[in-house]
Amino acid sequence: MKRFKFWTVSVICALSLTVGVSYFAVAQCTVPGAHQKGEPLKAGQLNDPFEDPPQAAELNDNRPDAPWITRWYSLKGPITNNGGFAASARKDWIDMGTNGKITQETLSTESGLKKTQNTNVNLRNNGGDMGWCIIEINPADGNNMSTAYGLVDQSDIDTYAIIVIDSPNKRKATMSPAHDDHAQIWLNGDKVYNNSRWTGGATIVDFEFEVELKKGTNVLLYRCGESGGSDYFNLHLDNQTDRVVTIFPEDAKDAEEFFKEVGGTLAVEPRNKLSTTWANIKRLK
Ligand SMILES: [Ca+2]
Ligand SMILES: [Ca+2]
Repeated sequence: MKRFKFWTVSVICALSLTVGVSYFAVAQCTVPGAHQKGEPLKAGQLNDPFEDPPQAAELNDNRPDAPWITRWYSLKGPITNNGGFAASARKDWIDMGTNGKITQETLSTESGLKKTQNTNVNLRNNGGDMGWCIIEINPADGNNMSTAYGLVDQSDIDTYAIIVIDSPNKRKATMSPAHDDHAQIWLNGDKVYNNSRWTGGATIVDFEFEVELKKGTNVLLYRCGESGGSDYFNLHLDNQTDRVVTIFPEDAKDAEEFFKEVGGTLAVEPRNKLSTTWANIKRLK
């Protein structure tokens, strides 16, 4: 009787263990919501604003011929002496340099963007008093964060760059960044991408991410933090979106020309409850 009990218990234990291990193995492979390699990161998937995407799912896809965006509205120079990208990433240099008048989040909205027309970013020890300009980057250049400003392979810098995407309709779009080192991207006030790991080459994409574009004006802010070695930031949209949207700056050579270019798409704050646009105001003059 005792022996019978012992074997029964042993068999039950062994079975339970096998079932348990199998269940655990299956559960490990099918964690709900886990990111699969090749899938774009889902819109709103960023649970923690500093959570990196899973390293195992990196695409490591070199795309020299993708429709990379080359013209950006940017500060007149990089943020300097950033203390390295890891120390810098959680600092909002825009907030610090404007005494809270603009933050990284509001800079990626129409109202924040408009404030840059008369708001400099003043950081005495990190670049000085900086206004805004147009930069042109070479997507193939592994130091385009430096060369955009006529500099040579800088270290310990942060670049802030903006585009306005004018979309003919509300639509899903897929964005593909390449960066060295830490990239943080905001769209219309929300952080949509965070990755502290460099992608390994100026046109190498590790992750795509989905966003929802509004009809009309969408403001995108791309920040990249650099410690040493290569320093590049690049972004391209999926081909279909790239064909139907207009991306600003187009031909603008300075901040003033940039705001003239986007003037028709940026909404003016409602006045007397009448929603109007800069284009309308121009017509009234
Ligand atoms: Ca560098
Ligand atoms: Ca680097």
